[in-house]
Amino acid sequence: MGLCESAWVLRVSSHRVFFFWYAQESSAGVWVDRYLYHMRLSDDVLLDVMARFQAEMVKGLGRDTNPTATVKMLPSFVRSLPDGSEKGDFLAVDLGGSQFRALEVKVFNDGRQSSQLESKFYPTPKEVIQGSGAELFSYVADCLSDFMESRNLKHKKLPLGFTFSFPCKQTELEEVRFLLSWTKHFKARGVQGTDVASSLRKALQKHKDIDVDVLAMVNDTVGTMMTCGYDDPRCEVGLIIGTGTNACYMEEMRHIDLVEGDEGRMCINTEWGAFGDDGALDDLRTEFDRELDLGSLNPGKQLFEKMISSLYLGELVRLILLKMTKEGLLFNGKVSAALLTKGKIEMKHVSAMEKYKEGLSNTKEILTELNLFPSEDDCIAVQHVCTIVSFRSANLCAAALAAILTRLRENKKLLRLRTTVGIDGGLYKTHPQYPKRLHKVVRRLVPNCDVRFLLSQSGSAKGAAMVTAVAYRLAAQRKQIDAVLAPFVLSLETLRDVKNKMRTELEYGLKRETQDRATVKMLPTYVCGTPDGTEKGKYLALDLGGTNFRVLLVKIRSGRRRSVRMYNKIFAIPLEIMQGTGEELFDHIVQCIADFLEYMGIKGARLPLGFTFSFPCRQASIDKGTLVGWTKGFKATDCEGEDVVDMLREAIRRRNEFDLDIVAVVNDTVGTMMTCGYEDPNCEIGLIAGTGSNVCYMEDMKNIEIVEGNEGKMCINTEWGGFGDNGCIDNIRTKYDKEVDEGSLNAGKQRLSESLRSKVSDQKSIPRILFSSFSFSFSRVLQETVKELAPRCDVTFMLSEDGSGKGAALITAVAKRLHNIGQK
Ligand code: 0WK
Ligand code: BGC
Repeated sequence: MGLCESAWVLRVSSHRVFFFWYAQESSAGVWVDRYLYHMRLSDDVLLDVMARFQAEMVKGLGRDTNPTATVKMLPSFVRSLPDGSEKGDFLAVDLGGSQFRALEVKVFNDGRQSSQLESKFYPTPKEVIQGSGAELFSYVADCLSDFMESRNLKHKKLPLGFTFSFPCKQTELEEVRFLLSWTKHFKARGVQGTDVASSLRKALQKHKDIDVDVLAMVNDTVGTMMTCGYDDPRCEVGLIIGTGTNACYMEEMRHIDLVEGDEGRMCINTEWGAFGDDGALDDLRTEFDRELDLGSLNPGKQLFEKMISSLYLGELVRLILLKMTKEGLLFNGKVSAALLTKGKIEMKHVSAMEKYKEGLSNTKEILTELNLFPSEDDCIAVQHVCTIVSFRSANLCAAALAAILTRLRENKKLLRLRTTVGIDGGLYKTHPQYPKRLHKVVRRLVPNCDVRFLLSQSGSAKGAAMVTAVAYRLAAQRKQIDAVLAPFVLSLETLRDVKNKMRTELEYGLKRETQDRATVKMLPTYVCGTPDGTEKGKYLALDLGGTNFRVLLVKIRSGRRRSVRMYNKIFAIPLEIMQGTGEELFDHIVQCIADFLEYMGIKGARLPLGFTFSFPCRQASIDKGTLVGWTKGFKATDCEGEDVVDMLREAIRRRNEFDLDIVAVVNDTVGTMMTCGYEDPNCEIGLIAGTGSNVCYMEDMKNIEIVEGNEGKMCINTEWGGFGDNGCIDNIRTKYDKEVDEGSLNAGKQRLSESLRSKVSDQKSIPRILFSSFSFSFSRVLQETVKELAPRCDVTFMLSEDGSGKGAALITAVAKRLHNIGQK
């Protein structure tokens, strides 16, 4: 079915039409059809190829599956189509297709999407593209220098967009690009796995008379999509059918596991040429495909490309004709030396033989040049071979493209997709029938997609210039961003200085004579022991001070069945309660406890309770805590200077509905240390980096001067949030920190905690781009910096899965255990 050419319709008068019908029905046509049966792909087979390719795309997008995927789905970091704001003069280099050229691209922001291109072609001699990598890049640099000379541009500092049409892994638009593998007719040594962008930069630096900034590197598919996108904003697919073949398209960020962020879209370079390199298409590959691959520069690689692109179709035809001739089916079985020569039949020959009018005479001429002395039937048969080979190419291309179009439609949750595909490439541009065949098959495979095929008029270089313009804009923006953020970048030396100042403040807080004016309060917690596994029983725990207020029931088992099970309910603390009266706040807390006890059906039980109260409290004992000062947006009145345990007991009494045995009040850092200590007895520090920030640790009693006794250890709640309130770190405080502090509820207080938080919360003053990377890299930076500043400390960071509520219950259990021992 696939091969029908609808010759009937067009021109009834000339014998050509008759010839085609005849070829189809002629004996030559029939035996060739049979001979190449496996190359004629039905729509069912194409739909199956489409489904296989869709599965490969998903594999390539997945973080875990990408390493083994053949279709690499490479993020291009191009996140948007040109928006018309691009402007300026750019240089562009276009390497990887059949022609290597250097260009000057002028983009005018005149609202008419106008641009001007000047270019010069340069040969790509075999010894250069298959020589050493260094020679290749210095050749590119020489050509660019020659071009700039010819255009009198040597005096200008110009940004360069580099179209490099090979599979490259990259990290950001203007950052490194690792060449994954050469394809097509390129095979320069020492380049694979290296950063191509820096190789080009190095080669250009040798030219002291030119000043070029390699700002963006794109694949030719991406360049083509951007070029066409400049004229048609619907263009979201870039397709190359040339020496090689490939496609890119705009994918949803949420589907791209390899890049941080879920918002918006990014252009994915599919590198579909490698489809089937894992054997996925072996049922469709013929002996001729296998033979061609064995004779290629990269056997076993780019198998899909080798069934489609112009570098290979001519050779496929040669291998088929050679076998037919050896079997006596053509040219009376006389094989010529030319027919035995690899690469003797090229794409231009195939296209010429398939021309409507002069196809037959071209065929005769070409076969004669190959010393084959063809009969008319031979010519017809050879033409038919060409048609079958190029038709299969268009069919396979259509199947993969249809898979991409279907994905776009599904990503947008549309019943019908209307889109534009930007195309370039010699095969598509020069083969007489190719575009029509491709369009027709695509429309048959995806009838619910209205596809406009837009041929790129100026090649991918204009697109590369667009991407460069975006990179230029981003680079300029990045410079501004970096300038704004420079004060936030603290050198190791500055961090060491902060560390030493913190050390001084810690000791300040521990000493009796300086404790009362210390900014780092170093508050004793009366937690002296960690769980020893004998704890057991049911405990209530409250967790107030983080993002949410939680009430928990904690069941602790000891011995062989040692375990901790928790049931909890999260309650909101409305702003008017956080900033109302103390009585209202504690009544609200007791209301939540009542709801929880009701919900758990344990209203009558007088359970021991641990109260995680994550604000600075001066404690006189485990169950006494006087609030030093509110932080983190809390401002309830009549609380500062009050014992919060008493206030809770008062509120319970006021409610007169149930009674609880409040055994301990703990800071969330202490609860966290205890929670992790239950799993790892080495845990002796608790760190909170959340709404607020604070740390506690086990200090030797002999160093805690305000508490009697020198034996053993006690946990100290440092309340390091106050560090710097005396101005000792003003040298690193930025105007943004000051702005946040002035706008906070407790200006001048909690400078460290606020500045840590401000870096997270007040995004308005910090550009968005930083935020996204900030979140990903917080714990990593913390751990790496600790390693640098305390190299002799081997620190394990253990994330507390259960929060500090569990810790509060454990502390209550330990306190109860110690209390019971004391009673005996
Ligand atoms: C023209 C584009 C270039 C791309 C080429 C592909 O400007 O970037 O590589 O098309 O077609 P080919 O020259 O391989 O036929
Ligand atoms: C390369 C692609 C390129 C395509 C078209 C393939 O061989 O792997 O990166 O886009 O050729 O030039």
